[in-house]
Amino acid sequence: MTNDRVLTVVEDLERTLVEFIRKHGITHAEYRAATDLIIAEVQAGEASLLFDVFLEAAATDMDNHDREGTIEAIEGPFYLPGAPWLDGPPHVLPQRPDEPGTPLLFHGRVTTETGAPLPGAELDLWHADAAGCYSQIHPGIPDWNLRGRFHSDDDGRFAVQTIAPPPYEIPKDGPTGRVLNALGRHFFRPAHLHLKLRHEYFGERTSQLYFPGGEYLGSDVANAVRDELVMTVRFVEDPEQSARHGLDSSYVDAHYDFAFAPEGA
Ligand code: MBD
Ligand code: FE
Repeated sequence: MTNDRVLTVVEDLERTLVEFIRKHGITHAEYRAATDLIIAEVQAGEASLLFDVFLEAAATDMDNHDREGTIEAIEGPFYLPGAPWLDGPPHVLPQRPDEPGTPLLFHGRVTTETGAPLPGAELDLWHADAAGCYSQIHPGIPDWNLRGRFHSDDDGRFAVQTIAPPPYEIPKDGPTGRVLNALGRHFFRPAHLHLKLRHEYFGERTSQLYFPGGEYLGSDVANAVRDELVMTVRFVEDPEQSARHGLDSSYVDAHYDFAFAPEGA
């Protein structure tokens, strides 16, 4: 049975690529190099990485342009469903006893597009460790490290303690890295937190948040930074405030509020 949407977009993709081959005089060898690259991406577990770096932000922008409230962001290749529910509050993301990195207190509020609090919103948070590695993706990290789920409270507020991730560097020696190298581009994404939020009111939304003034904010290899996705951040060097959160060192305080409208509204 034909699918009208598939018919429209796949036939246009086909026309676009045939025209592209003619325009650039793509040779048979170049064509085969391209299919080999896709196969290498799949074999290296990097297929999503390649597409996410080059194209995901454009698709996300399409969804955002006719939506009310907080914009969405790219998911990237490393989301895993089924992260553990955290105890608390206070919520602490699963981490090793000696987890390297500056402590991060990430907090905010989930509301409707008109500012009504949304209690019981599910927040599903994942991010890289201080070495720029994700659990269950990169080796040698305990399962679910720096991945976890928790709910907003009666007032729609949430808070979770974790560590501040560094910029993420795409593997230089993988197929995606080889493409970036051939283009003369760098391999970095700015430091970021990934989130999925779920609530009956708005369904499921994907977010990704950045640190103001962070390195690569203006030159993200995935071109996915949007001003609206930058958190409000301050560095807290007050031992009294640290102690209030059970911390014995300075920490990063990051704030972000989500306001979502129902799907299709
Ligand atoms: C990431 O962590 C990421 O978010 C994207 C889009 C690409 C590679 C690694
Ligand atoms: Fe990421």
